[in-house]
Amino acid sequence: MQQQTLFGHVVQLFFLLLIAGMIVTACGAGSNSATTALSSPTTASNPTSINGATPAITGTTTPALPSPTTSRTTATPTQKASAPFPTPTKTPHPPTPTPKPSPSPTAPPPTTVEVSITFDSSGSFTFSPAALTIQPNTTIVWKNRTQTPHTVSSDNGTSFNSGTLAPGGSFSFTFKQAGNFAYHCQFHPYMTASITVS
Ligand SMILES: [Cu+2]
Repeated sequence: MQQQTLFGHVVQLFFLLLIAGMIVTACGAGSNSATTALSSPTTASNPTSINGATPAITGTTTPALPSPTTSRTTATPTQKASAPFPTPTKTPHPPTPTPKPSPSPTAPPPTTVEVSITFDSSGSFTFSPAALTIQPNTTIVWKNRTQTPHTVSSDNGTSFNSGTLAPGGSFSFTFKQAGNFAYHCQFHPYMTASITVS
């Protein structure tokens, strides 16, 4: 009796263990399936959220990066634009040539001096001024401001000679070499004057 009872206990224990094992297995399977199910949706939601977030981030980040690049590109042109500014070298350039031409035209006038053939205080013909000192390359223009013909003739007879200078007429000569040049009027020997070039 006791052996049968013991055997029965063993059998009952075996079944209990078997049932417990099935329960554990079922629970394990259920937990496994549940975990898989949970992980599946999680994975599914993750991709969705990642995809959603990724485009947003990618879109935001991509434009943000190009923007700085564009700004840098814009900054580069700005530097290029500033580079032309130094070209103000052009500004100093024009002024420099401008003054140079100015003196050139201005210089000629001073190199021309007028000597009038006129009357002195006593009413006699005269060269005025009678004595004149000039620099080389100065041009003297004699103007006959009387109603009588005159001449402007160098005393040496070779430097210059106007010939007959009619009333209102003029004669010019440029003195290029230094020296003292005395001259007179062939019609009125008392009309004497001199040009000193130095
Ligand atoms: Cu004369």
